[in-house]
Order: sequence, then structure tokens, then C-alpha cells
Amino acid sequence: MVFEDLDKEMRVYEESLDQYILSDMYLAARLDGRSFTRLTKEVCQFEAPFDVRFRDMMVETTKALMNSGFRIVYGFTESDEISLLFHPDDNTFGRKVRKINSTLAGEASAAFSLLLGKAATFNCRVIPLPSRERVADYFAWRQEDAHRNSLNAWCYWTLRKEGCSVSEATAALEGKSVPYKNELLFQRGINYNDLPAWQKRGIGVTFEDVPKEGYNPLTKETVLTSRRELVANLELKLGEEYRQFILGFLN
Ligand SMILES: Nc1nc2c(ncn2[C@@H]2O[C@H](COP(=O)(O)OP(=O)(O)O)[C@@H](O)[C@H]2O)c(=O)[nH]1
Ligand SMILES: [Mg+2]
Repeated sequence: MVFEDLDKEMRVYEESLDQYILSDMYLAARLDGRSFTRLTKEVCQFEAPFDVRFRDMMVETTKALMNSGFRIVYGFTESDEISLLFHPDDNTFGRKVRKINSTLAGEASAAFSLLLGKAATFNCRVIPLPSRERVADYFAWRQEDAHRNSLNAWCYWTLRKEGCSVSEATAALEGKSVPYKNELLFQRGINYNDLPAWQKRGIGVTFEDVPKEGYNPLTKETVLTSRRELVANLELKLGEEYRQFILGFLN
């Protein structure tokens, strides 16, 4: 078969799974570390339930994704996951699902592995959202997930450190209410309300104009300029205020 014919025929197979995000859809993506339970507890001994070294690597990985060539306006990270919000006009790779997923997963895996000094991988799924309200819902949902995760993780690791086995600690928390879990911690001298906000609400990453002092060699004067930088917000707002904050990225 001549190359041109084979090329045409094989393209049909190659493109048979191509899907596109429609241009009138808002677009988010979520990346999640693969087997990070093992990575954080066996391969590396990270502090549990929260380790600032792990947190900082996740923040840096989020920044790497936001600088990877897509038009991403907001990043959010909690635990081993990262959510990204795309600018509504972003048209990278013609919005091809496979390209976006594989590129972001590759970028995150490479960035995190270099920071860790060991191989670690992420998966990625793009999430088309039909309205601004749904974009706010999506990010409110991930923030609520951070909240639930952190309360559980604090209870679980407090019991483990008291000597409970994996199954004992898991069973002790099974089906228990939020007030029960708060009380469990309180009885042991931990006031959940006083724990750092980033553990309970996750961390946001945004582009900010940061003031910078520059030097003008012609006038020999110090001048105030600004530079666009990625900044991590460890004190995210909650509830309606957080929803409004998210909606602000879509204006
Ligand atoms: N030790 C430790 N573990 C963490 C930290 N942040 C997230 N993890 C762990 O990362 C894992 C993420 O959960 P999940 O994605 O469901 O598990 P996976 O399928 O094994 O990646 C959980 O086991 C968390 O305890 C941290 O700061 N310290
Ligand atoms: Mg994971």
C-alpha cells in the first residue's frame, strides 16, 4: 500500500476516540496523585496527617501547571489533588480531551517528581461545566472535600498515634458525625477550629501583580514596577464569599 493511502486509513483509527470540549462549556481539570497513600506513608515518611514539605511540593506543582502554556486562571490543591480552572477562551489543542489530559498529567508528574527526587505520577480528567454557577459549585465541592478529609485525617492519625491499629482507627470513625469527630479531637486537646486554614480549606493559587523595586540605569533611580507572579493563598474564604471569588475569574 502506498504511504499516502496507509496514512489516511490509519488516521481514522487514531482519531476514532478524539473528543472535544465544546467551546461554550466552562472547563476545569482535576489531577490526582497515583497511589499517594503508599508514596506518603511507605516510600517517603511524610508527617501525617499534614506535612508542609508535601504541601509545598503540591503548591509548586500547581504553579508549574499554571505556567505550562494553557490559559489557567485559578489553581486549587488539597491532599494529593489539584483542580484547575481554564479561562473561558482557552483553546489549547483545540480543546481535545486526550491532549489536555495527557499533557497536564505529564507536566504534573514531571514537576512533582523533580521536586521529590523520586518518580511519582498523576492522572488527569477534564471536567466540562455548563454554567458559571456550576463552576462555583465545582470549587465549593472540592473545598468541602478538603474539609471532610482533614477532619477525618486528624481523627484517624490521632487514634493511630495513640496506638490504635489501622482497622481499629477506621472502625472507630465509621459512620460518625462531624460533631462526634470534633469532640473526639477536643477530648485530646485538639481544637479543630484552631488548626491552620490551609488544612481545612485547601490552598488557592492565583496570578497577582506583585510590586517590585526596579532600577533605571538611565536616570539612576529606583522605580516601582510590578511583576505578574503566581501566589499561593493559604487562607481561602469559605461559602458564599469563596463562590464569589471563583466567579470573579470568569469575568
Ligand atoms: N502523610 C501524609 N499523607 C498525605 C498528605 N496529604 C495527602 N496525603 C495522603 O495522600 C493520599 C491521597 O488519597 P487518595 O488519592 O485517595 O489515595 P491514592 O489512591 O493512594 O493516591 C491519602 O492517603 C492521604 O493520607 C500529607 O500531608 N501527609
Ligand atoms: Mg491519589
